Amino acid sequence: MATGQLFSRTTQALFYNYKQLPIQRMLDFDFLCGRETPSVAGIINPGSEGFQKLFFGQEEIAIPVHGSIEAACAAHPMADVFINFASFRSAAASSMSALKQPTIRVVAIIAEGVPESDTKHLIAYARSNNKVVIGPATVGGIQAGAFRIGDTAGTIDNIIACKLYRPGSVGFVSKSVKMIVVLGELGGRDEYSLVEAIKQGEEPCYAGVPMSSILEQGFGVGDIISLLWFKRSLPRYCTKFIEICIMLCADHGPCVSGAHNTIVTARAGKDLVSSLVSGLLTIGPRFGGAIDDAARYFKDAYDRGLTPYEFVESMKKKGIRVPGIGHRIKRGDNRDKRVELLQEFARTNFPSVKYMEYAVQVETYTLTKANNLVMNVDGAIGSLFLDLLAGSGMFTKPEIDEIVEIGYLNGLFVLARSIGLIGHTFDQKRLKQPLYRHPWEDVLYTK
Ligand code: Q5B
Repeated sequence: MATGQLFSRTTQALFYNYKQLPIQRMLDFDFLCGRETPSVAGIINPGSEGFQKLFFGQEEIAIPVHGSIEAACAAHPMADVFINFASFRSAAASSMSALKQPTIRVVAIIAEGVPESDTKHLIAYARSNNKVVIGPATVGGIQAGAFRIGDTAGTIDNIIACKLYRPGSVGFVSKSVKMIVVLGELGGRDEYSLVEAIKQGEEPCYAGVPMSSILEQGFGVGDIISLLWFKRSLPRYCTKFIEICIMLCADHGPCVSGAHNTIVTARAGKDLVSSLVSGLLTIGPRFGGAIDDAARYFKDAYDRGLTPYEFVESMKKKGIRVPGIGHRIKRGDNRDKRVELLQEFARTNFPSVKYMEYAVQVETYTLTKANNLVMNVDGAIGSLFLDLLAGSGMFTKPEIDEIVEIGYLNGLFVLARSIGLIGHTFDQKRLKQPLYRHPWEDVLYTK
């Protein structure tokens, strides 16, 4: 027998409590495997002795019946497996008696409902005596082509179909890294739920949500971003806000930095991806990529209780422009409509807009300095996303700090503006625009 292998083709068992069917099934399995000796050496039926007639293939055999465990073990010293079909009331006591027999190496206990304390006692005794307990509440165990306990593996047809009558290349005891094995009642509903589970495993998921549920539940891009970026489903007003950010930032005309680069690249005859990335590469602290810094600075200033005056002036002392404030063409008397729309949505739908209101107070102060120092779209998204994170109840404080520190929010602008930049690329190709050359008059020559 190989190391760690419990049974072989010569293993013999003592069967406790006379149960004709499981014993006959063991003998049928033996015959199918081509064993020379029956795997049941003797039957223990307390209080009665004699022989029990059973079939070993075509041949009728008589298996000895003993009145006690001790007598059976003495009569069959080579039988080292004890298969216990006693009820839960007597299973523990009879199993302990069997474990105490020097000839018994393995005890399989079929009964359900054996008290946990008795089970622990049996296991502890077996361990300290270098013996093995299978069960309680087990269907048994099987060694392909060698030995079967009771009803394990079901009907003979099933055993033939699964080729359990001969040794195979995979053995399973209780755990495996190669497969998940489920041991369950035959004929129940578990098999059907397993089929369903396997089908869902087969289906691609976003953060554990299968594609079919994403479609069935009518998820939108905001939901997908929630799942893939934040690893959770967010409430509808949050996902709607994300979608509004994407829609409003998708494009801002051909003159902005990103679109300009994309257009120049497309007109140089470059492909879609090159044109797109050349535009995306302009996204940064001045253009579109100030959202994360706006969130960082507004959060820090608000959480520290700085007044807008203290905040703006401290930034000025450090020589840092307030992220989220200022625009090339928007003014105090010509506000950015996108900012107004985002604020309107949040005021109606968010439980709290404290960070955004703080940013508005900052803007009120910066507008006293210069008319172009309005809250821009980066500032609106940065401050409102802080409100989303803090007010939705979906994020812990450390999670919010991590999101702000890592910097997730510029991703919204990158994602959104990709839509517009791709459009600009197609426009140039469709209009068959020639190579771009910048007008001389824009260039300033100095000595
Ligand atoms: N000053 C955006 O500047 C811009 C100040 C400031 C304190 C400020 C500038 C800025 C912070 C970064 C930011 C996102 C570069 C903008 C976007 C998407 C877009 C784009 C589009 C789209 C504009 C004049 C005077 C100077 C400066 C002072 C300026 N900003 N002081 N805090 N934030 N903002 N970026 O007009 O005393 O004369 O030296 O860096 O939030 O990118 O549509 O185009 O959708 O595509 O070039 O909307 O504000 O002004 O540089 O001539 O400065 O104002 O220190 O003072 P400008 P400058 P002084 S949204």
